[in-house]
Amino acid sequence: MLSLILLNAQPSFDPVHMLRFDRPATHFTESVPLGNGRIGAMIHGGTERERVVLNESTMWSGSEQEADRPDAHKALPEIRRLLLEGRNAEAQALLQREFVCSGKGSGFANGKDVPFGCYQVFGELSMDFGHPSVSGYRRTLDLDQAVAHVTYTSNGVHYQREAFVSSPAQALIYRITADKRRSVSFQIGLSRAERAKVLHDGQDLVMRGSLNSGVEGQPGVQFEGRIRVVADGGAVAIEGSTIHVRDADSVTVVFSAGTSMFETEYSKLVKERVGHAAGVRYSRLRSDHIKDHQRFYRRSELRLEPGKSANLPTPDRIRAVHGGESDPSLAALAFNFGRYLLISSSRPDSPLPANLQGIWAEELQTPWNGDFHIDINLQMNYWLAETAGLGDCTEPLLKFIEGLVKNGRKTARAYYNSSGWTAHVITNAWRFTSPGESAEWGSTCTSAAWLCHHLWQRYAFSNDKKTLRRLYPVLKGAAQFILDILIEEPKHGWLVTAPSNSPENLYRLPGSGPLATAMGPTHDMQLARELFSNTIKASEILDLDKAFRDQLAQASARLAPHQIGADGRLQEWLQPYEEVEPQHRHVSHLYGLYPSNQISPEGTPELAQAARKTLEGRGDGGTGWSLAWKVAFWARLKEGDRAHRLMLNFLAPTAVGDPEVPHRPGVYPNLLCACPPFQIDGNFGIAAGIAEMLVQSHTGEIKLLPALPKEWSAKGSVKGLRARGNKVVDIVWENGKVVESKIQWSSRR
Ligand code: FUC
Repeated sequence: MLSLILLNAQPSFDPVHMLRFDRPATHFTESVPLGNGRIGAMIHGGTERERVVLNESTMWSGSEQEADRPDAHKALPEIRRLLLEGRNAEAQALLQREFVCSGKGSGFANGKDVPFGCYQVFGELSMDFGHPSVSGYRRTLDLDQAVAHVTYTSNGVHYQREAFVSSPAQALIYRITADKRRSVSFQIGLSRAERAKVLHDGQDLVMRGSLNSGVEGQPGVQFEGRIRVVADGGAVAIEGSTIHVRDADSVTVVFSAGTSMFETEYSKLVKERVGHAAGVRYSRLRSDHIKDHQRFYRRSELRLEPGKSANLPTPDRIRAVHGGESDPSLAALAFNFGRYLLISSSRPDSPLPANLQGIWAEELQTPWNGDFHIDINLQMNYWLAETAGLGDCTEPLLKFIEGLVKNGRKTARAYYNSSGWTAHVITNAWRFTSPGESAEWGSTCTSAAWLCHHLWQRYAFSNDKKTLRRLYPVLKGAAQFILDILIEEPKHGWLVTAPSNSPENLYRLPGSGPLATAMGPTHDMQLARELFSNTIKASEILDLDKAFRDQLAQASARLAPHQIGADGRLQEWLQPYEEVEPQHRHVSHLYGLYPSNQISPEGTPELAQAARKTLEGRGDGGTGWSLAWKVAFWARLKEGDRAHRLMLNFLAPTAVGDPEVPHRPGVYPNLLCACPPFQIDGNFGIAAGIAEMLVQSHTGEIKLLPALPKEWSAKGSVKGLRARGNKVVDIVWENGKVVESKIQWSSRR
């Protein structure tokens, strides 16, 4: 009888830790994400048919390629001469001819079948339950346990299902129970829209295949997924590529997957993992998983007051808040959801960092190749890591950055004839570092410097010298590159980058169409200043490279400074160019305000005022990630109510294929961010922005509640936020005032 006792009774609903739905997902953007940093699963919760979209983070088409043009640097003097003479249109044309990558680049964001490749869905697991009409349906995602639940009654039988992706077991575990014996019957299948075969191997279903390398005759990444069904009572049989379960009391489905990208023995490993998980009691798999997840998740917590709509299903809750209802706890949920997603897509041992969709894609050709855009998006994915106490979850990013250096050195030499290393706007699992295929968006040359921000933050938050020592050569190489490529601009003798772009933004010059190519965009100068300063500090801490440090200090003093235009805004380019699209989504020249620390109301009041004007000009709209960035900007300007307004804009309901709801920037019913389409950066960015409203430490002191909005002021608490210098901060507030606070040394780095 024991097996009939429902192990998986639903925990009571907690509005800051749970997503809730009253019907199955009809679309991907209504399903809920599970993940262990490598295997991802989107649970739809269907009763007739359950659909689980499967991911594996190394499921990349494409292959390593030589995308540099080794002679590109020969065009550099001429490009620079043209820029120095103000002939930017000609410079950009020359860049397009000689200074983009060779080959097809990203395939203009359709790179699935070219060498750049793309991140792809692994496949789909389907379970045909055949319960068309049910009552009492409920579906939840418990962020604190990282477990998804589905419950309903069909034909008088109460069914409970629960699913999680376990890191200890390296497997998706999906359990189905019923309150009557012999009531669990269904068929299970595994599929993929292309390049896969499904067969059975003993009692398991196995799906195998290989992806397109983008090169004729060259094998691509090979993959394998395996399912085993463990039933309590009843019968299990395999027919063709389907497993049939009849009249069981309860069933546990185990799925694991792997690819050849970093693991030649992937097939053996998958088999072992499935075999091992299938041999462990379900209650044990579950408790091991929860314990492991909570090691990360319980490090911090935000609690804000629930409003009237807090207990509604998540999509209704989002709509209620958009309609003007007050529910501060929705912001706490967004913060906790961001942490949950980071833990689920980027564990210390993950093979790759979280991509544009984390590890939750449903397409073969993912939007923007599901790649690593490094002119904002990949970086935004990790903004919350340090402040939310998840600094160790940046390890896959740090490793990835270290892995870019080799190609980055080659690229630096080929295009700029320089030492050091760099990367441009896009990169992938194959460590692409060349400029993109279009000079208009693909030539920003300072992305390595931006990535290095994260290397330094790891140290700034943890004081961990050992890691700094490990990462120092990467910082140094990025600084060497910038040092080598700086040229003197003629008017003031300032040092500037050339050629470069202000990420993806365009300006107009009299007599020419929209242009991107420029010298010394403000963004580049901020990055150079920050990188030089961090490299200098690192070399002092590690007592290394005195001569190099002096060189950096000298160059730093000559970098083009911030400039405020006649209209009071911070200038985006060296010259006061007219923007083509004044409300452009990128606000790259405010990098100095956030995430960097070069502009602050107390340290540089005039620049802060100019940044404010810039934000007014850019407006309160934008793509999902752009809105999230603006929350952090306003938080740094200490304008909590404005940050809150932007956060509400970010939380606007959006949907795919719903005539009632427009598909626009905002959040889908499952709270995932819509750029649109789905792009996970905004989920991480909003959580980082919310943290920034509560604690800041970028100016050298710790500020509590620097941008608390009126809406949250009545009562709230946050614990476990991190401040630079290895500190943990807990705050309880009431009526906008701190009533209790604790700042402690952290025992964990
Ligand atoms: C940058 C943005 C786009 C999109 C893409 C993935 O290029 O400008 O809006 O987010 O990344």
